Amino acid sequence: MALEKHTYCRICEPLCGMIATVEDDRLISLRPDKDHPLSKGFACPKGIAFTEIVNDPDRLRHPLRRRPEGDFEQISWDTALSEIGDRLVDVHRTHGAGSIGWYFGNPATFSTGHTLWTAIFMNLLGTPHVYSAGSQDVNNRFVASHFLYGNPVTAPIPDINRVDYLMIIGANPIVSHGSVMSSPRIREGLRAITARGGTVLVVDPRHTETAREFDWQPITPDTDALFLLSLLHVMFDEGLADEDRLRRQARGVDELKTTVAAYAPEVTAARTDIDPGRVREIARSLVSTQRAAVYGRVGTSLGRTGTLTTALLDMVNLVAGNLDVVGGSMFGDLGIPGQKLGVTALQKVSTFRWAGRRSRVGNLPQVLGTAPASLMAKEITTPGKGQLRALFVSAGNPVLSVPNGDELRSALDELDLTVSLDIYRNETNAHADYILPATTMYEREDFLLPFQALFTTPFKQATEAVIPPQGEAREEWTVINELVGALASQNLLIRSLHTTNTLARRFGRPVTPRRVSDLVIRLGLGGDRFGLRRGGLSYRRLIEEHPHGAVVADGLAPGQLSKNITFLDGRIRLTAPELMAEIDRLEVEPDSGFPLRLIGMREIRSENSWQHNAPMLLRGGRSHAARMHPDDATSRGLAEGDLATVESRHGRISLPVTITEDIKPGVVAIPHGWGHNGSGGWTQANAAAGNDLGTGGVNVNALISSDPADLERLAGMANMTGVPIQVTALDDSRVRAGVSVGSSHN
Ligand SMILES: Nc1nc2c(c(=O)[nH]1)N[C@H]1C(S)=C(S)[C@@H](COP(=O)(O)OP(=O)(O)OC[C@H]3O[C@@H](n4cnc5c(=O)[nH]c(N)nc54)[C@H](O)[C@@H]3O)O[C@H]1N2
Ligand SMILES: Nc1nc2c(c(=O)[nH]1)N[C@H]1C(S)=C(S)[C@@H](COP(=O)(O)OP(=O)(O)OC[C@H]3O[C@@H](n4cnc5c(=O)[nH]c(N)nc54)[C@H](O)[C@@H]3O)O[C@H]1N2
Ligand code: SF4
Ligand SMILES: [Mo]
Repeated sequence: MALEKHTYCRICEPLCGMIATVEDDRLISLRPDKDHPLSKGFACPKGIAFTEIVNDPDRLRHPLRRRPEGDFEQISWDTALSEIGDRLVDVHRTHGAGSIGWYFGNPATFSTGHTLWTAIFMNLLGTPHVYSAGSQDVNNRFVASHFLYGNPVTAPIPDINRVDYLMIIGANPIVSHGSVMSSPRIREGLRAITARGGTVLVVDPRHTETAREFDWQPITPDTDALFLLSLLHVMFDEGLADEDRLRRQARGVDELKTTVAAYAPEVTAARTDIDPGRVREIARSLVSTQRAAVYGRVGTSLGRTGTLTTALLDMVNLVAGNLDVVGGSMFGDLGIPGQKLGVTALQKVSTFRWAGRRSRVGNLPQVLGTAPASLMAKEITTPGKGQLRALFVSAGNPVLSVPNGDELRSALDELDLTVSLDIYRNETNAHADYILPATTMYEREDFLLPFQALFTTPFKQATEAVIPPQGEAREEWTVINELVGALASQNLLIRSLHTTNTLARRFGRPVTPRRVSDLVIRLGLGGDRFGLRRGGLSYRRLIEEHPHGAVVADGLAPGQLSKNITFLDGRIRLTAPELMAEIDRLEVEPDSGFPLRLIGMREIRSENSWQHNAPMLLRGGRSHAARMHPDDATSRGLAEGDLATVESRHGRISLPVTITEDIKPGVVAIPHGWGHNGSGGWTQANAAAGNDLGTGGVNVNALISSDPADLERLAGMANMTGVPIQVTALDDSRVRAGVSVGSSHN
C-alpha cells in the first residue's frame, strides 16, 4: 500500500519541503510539499530526480574491498569493519594518530550525525589531517567572522523578505538556490524586492540567470576586494557614513579610513572595469536606502583574497548602516541560552581555534579544526613525522572537487589505507581499499543543526527516515562509532569516548544525533525548554505536530550583534593586522601568456559532481563546455561548438566552447564537477556530455594550483576564480587521429 510521508530535501540549502510516496519500503516518487510554509510547493529538478538516485542500480548497496587485481569484491560489514579496524590500529601503532586523516565532502553538512560524529572523532583522535570541501567553499567566511567578531561560526545573511536594495556579488541564487542563507523560493523572494519598488543589482563577470532577471554590473574576476574598498572610500570620502554610530559599534574606524583613502573608484576602475560614477552611485544607494544589503558567496570566496573580500562585504554593510538592522544584513538567532559562552569556550581549544595548528606542508592555518584540502596530496607524499598514511573520505569526491585531482589520485594509491563512505562509486573511491555504502538522506531521520541560524525566515523542520536503508547501507555516525571502538585500545581520548558511548547504551540512553538535536531544539528558539515553555518544540513535537515544519519567528530579529561578538568590549574589529596584510596581495603582475580569466559556474541540473547519473537530469543531452565572449572566440578562430584547449600555468584541458554575449569579454566560465572517467560505477555520468574527445566532461580543477604558495593565506582557500588562462583552437588533425589531449580527459 502506498504511503505519503512528509520530509524535506537535503541536497542544497533551502531544504525544500517534500512529500515522499513510499510503497513496501520503496521510494516511489517525490513531489514538492504545497503546505510547507516556506517552499510552498516548490522543488527544483534535482530534488524531484532524487528518487532515481535512491533507486539507482549503480548505487552502492554492499561493502566492497579492493582485490589485488584492482577490481572490487563484495564483503560483509563484519569483515569490512574488522579488517579496517585492524589496519587502522596498525597505522596508529606504527605512525601515531597524526597519520590518520579524514576528508568530508559537501553532503556531510546535510546530515547532523555525519558532521558531528566526524568532528568529535577526529578532534579527540588529535590529528591535524581533517579536510573538507570548506577550503573550496566557505572557510574564508569563518575566518572573516573570526577576525571581525571573534566568533568564527556567525555569519550575517541578507534579510530577503524586507530588503529594498540588494547587491548580490559573486552568487547566482536562481541556479544555486542560495548559499550561506536558507531561503526557499529564492527567485520569488528576489522578484518581490523589485515588485515592491526595490532594486536587485548583480555584480558578476557573467550575465547569469540571476543577473538576467535584474540589474547587471559586470566586474573583472577577482577584483571584488578593490570594488568593495572603493565603496568604503566613497562612503567616508563623501561623508555618507554615520561615524559616531560606527565608532560605538567598531574599533579601527580611523585605520580603515586611512586604508581606503588610497582606493578611490577612479583608481580601482582600471582593474575592476567598473565606471567610477557607477561605484559612487552604488555607495550612495547602499547608504541612503533605508533597507539595503550586500550579499556575496562563492565568487567572492575563491579569489586570491577570499577572507579579506568577505570581511569587506561585512564592512560595507556596517559602514552603510545596514548591519544587524531590519532589511539589512542580519544575524540569525539560535536562541540558546549561553551560546556565546559556548563559542568563547571552544575558541580556547587549540584544535578548534583559528591557526591553533598550522599545516605541516605549507604552514597554513587550520579553520574550525580543518586544514586546506588542496594540501592532501602533498601531505600523503611528503615523508617525515606526521605524514598522512590512512585516509577516510566520506560524502566527497575530492579527485574532482579540489585543485589538481591528478596529483591527488596518484597520491591516494600510496596510502596504507583508504576508506570511502559514499552512496556511489566515484572518481575518488576508485582508489580506495574499502568502499562502504552509506544511506541517502531519505534513509535517515534528521534535523539539520548547521542551517538553523541561516534561515531568512526562522524555521525548524525534523523528519523521520522515509524508507529503511537500501541494501546494506548504514549511517555514517554508526560506522564512526565502530571506528571509535576499534581505536579505543590505542588512544586515551578515544577510549573515553568509547566508554561514554558504551555506558550510555547500557543505561538505555544511547548518544544519537536525534538526542543531540532534541536538546538543541528544546533549548533554542521556539523550544519547550524542557517544560518551561508551554507548547514549545521538541524533536517529537516537530515530527508529530509540525509535519510541514514550523516557522518560529516572523522575521530575523535586529540587535543580535552583541550576542555574536565575543570580544570583551563588544565591538567589531575592522582592522586585524592579518586582514590588513592581505591588502598587499591585491597588487598583481599581469601574466602575458595567459590573458583570459577563468571563472566557475553552477548548472541547474547538477549538484557538484554527483547528480550526473540521474536520467531525469540528463534529459535532452548535456554538454560540458567553456562559455566565452564572441570577441575572444573570433580572435582565436573559434566557432560555436569547436573544441578548444584551455591552459593555465598548472594544467591543460580540452573541451568544446559555447559562444555567448552573456559574459564579460576576457572571461571564460567552465562548470566544475565533470571529468567522469569511467573508473567509478556511474554508468550514466560516464556516458554523458559526449563530444569528439570522449564522454563524461573534463575536470576543470586540472587548471587549478594545489601549490601551498598559491592558496589564500588566511583560510587556505583554493584559488579557483580569476585564474589566468589561455584558450586556443584544438588542432583538428589531433582530434581526427583520436589523440586524447590534455592532462585530465581520461
Ligand atoms: N544547481 C546547483 N545548485 C547548487 C550547487 C550545484 O552544483 N548546482 N552547489 C551548491 C553548493 S556546494 C554551493 S557552495 C552553492 C554556491 O552558491 P552560489 O555561490 O550562488 O553559486 P555559484 O554558481 O558558484 O555562484 C558564483 C557566482 O560568482 C560569479 N563569479 C565568479 N568569479 C567571480 C568574481 O571574481 N567576482 C564576482 N563578483 N563574481 C564571480 C560566477 O559567475 C557565479 O555566477 O550552490 C549550491 N547549490
Ligand atoms: N572549480 C571549482 N571547484 C569547486 C567548486 C567551484 O565552484 N569551482 N565548488 C566547490 C564547492 S562549493 C564544493 S561544496 C565542493 C564539493 O566537493 P565534494 O563534496 O568533494 O564533491 P561532491 O561532488 O559534492 O561529492 C559528494 C559525494 O558524496 C556522495 N554522497 C551524496 N550523498 C551522500 C550521503 O548522504 N552520504 C555519503 N556518505 N555520501 C553521499 C556523492 O555520491 C558524491 O560522491 O566542490 C568544490 N569544487
Ligand atoms: S532547491 Fe532543489 S535540491 Fe535544493 S533543497 Fe530545494 S528541491 Fe532540494
Ligand atoms: Mo559548496
